[in-house]
Amino acid sequence: NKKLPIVISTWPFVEAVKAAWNIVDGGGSPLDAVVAGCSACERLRCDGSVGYGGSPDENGETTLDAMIMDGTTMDVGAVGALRYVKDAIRAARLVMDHTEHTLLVGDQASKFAISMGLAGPANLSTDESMNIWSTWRATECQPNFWRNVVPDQGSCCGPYEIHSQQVHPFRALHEYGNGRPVRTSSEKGFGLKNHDTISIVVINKLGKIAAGTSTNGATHKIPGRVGDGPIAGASSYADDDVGACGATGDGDIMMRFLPCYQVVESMRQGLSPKDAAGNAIDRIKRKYPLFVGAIFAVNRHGDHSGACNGWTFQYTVRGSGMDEPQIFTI
Ligand code: SD4
Repeated sequence: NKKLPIVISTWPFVEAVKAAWNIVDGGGSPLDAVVAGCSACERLRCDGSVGYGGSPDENGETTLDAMIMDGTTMDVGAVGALRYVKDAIRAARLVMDHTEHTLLVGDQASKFAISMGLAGPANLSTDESMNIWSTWRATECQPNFWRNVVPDQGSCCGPYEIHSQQVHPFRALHEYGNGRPVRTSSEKGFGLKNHDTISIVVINKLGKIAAGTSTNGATHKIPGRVGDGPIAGASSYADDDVGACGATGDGDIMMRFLPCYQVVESMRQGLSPKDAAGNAIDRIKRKYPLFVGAIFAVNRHGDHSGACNGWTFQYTVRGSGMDEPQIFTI
């Protein structure tokens, strides 16, 4: 196949695509290429949404989510709410390679990663992330991700009183006020500044596929929140028999639909990458018209397409026969 090997990543993450390409083009495994691509973004802190120093939670802490999937064996390794360790994708790879588990979370994931040789404990905050957090505390300071609770007057975010009969004031304002359109948690939680998770797919020239995702999640998330990043079928998915998919966007909503699993299963039934991606986004949109998210789909031959809702989406491709990575806009 003239299109293989191929590397595809969410967003214009050209450096990540180049790093993955260099591995797979040199005969390295798709899994190693996925790690190289995501690690490049973690080091570069791509758009502040990958790696340390971005998306501080309500307490100001940055935590990381990542997963890697082997489309040959269907093995998956993942970490959620990883603290004090910068190498999220490498931690996910260690879970896959050295345990019978699929997902480790929080402090224990960090202990595991450090015990397996990754650097830490490290401070994942930067001046930039602390500034985002302190500006939010000092000015806006509105809860992004709560509902059906009443904010404690004494503090600007959590703890809240659970009030099942009463509507959260922000929801009341936006959902029922003045005939304005219904706002979903997607719109409230995810502004454009929140985008730019890396999900990446690599297919080698033999048709072996790997996929992976790395992100620092959602800004001002409730501490403990894990997004779609470490969930197989949500943020990415791969199956050598069919193809693969990568996603980005409002993980709290997207993970309810497993869009990447759906894309791969749709292609298995014979849909084109374009129709498979479009269907998966449409299915979410029917329930959450205002959700913000995007996916790319690639079949095992290297044909690709994408679909999105609520923003303009770009993905980057480097395939055999191309001199440079090329950016596609949806
Ligand atoms: C999340 N899906 O944690 C990630 C965020 C993201 O583009 O993709 N932003 O919800």
